[in-house]
Amino acid sequence: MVLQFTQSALLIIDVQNDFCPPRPMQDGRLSAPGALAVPGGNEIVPVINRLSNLFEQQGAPVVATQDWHPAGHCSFASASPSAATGQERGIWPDHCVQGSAGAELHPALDQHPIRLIIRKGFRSYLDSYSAFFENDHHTPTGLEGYLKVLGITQLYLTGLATDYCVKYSALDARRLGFTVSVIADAVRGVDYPAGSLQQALEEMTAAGVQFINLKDVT
Ligand code: VGL
Ligand code: ZN
Repeated sequence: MVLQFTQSALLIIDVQNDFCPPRPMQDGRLSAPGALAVPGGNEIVPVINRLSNLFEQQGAPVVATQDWHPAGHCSFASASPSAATGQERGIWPDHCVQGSAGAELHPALDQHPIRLIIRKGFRSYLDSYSAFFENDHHTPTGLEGYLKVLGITQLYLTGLATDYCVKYSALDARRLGFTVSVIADAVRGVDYPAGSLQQALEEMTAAGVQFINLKDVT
């Protein structure tokens, strides 16, 4: 496969500390687990770094997103008494609180190629999984305009989590007319509730999303 970079952009979805399991730090100890750790979250970082440097060398834009919630956000179990059991869909442990260490991009993520960081989920009454629209499917983040003004038609998606923010971003991108490839070895899912990962793969496939691997790009 020959990749056409001139109209391509790389999206790095929510590669933040709170979505990653503990990892060894420089002193050999383990870092604190992320509040909403996605299994294998750390493993995708070197893959994404390879991709982002490649896109940057080719002059193609690299965009990252950051889940960026105010304290007391509507998606937090702590803010939703009815969801205290954690069974309700779309209710999560407190995570990615604005300005917290958990909200920071993963320390091993190479930020040098990243041209734009889109923050989402910052309205206390509205959650946002997609890089393009808040969960009302109406309020835009501005990313569509950024990409279209630059003449981008083809998107490559990486990051966390496959069955939430990656899926919502991929489906919105298809609806907006982009060609979309998810880089399978550069994403990981939460699979909560069980089965949501498989369902996400099916929904994305049905929407015309392609699945490729790092080796197909390099
Ligand atoms: C995400 C759940 C809550 C994600 C964000 O990045 O996939 N999932 N907030
Ligand atoms: Zn969130």
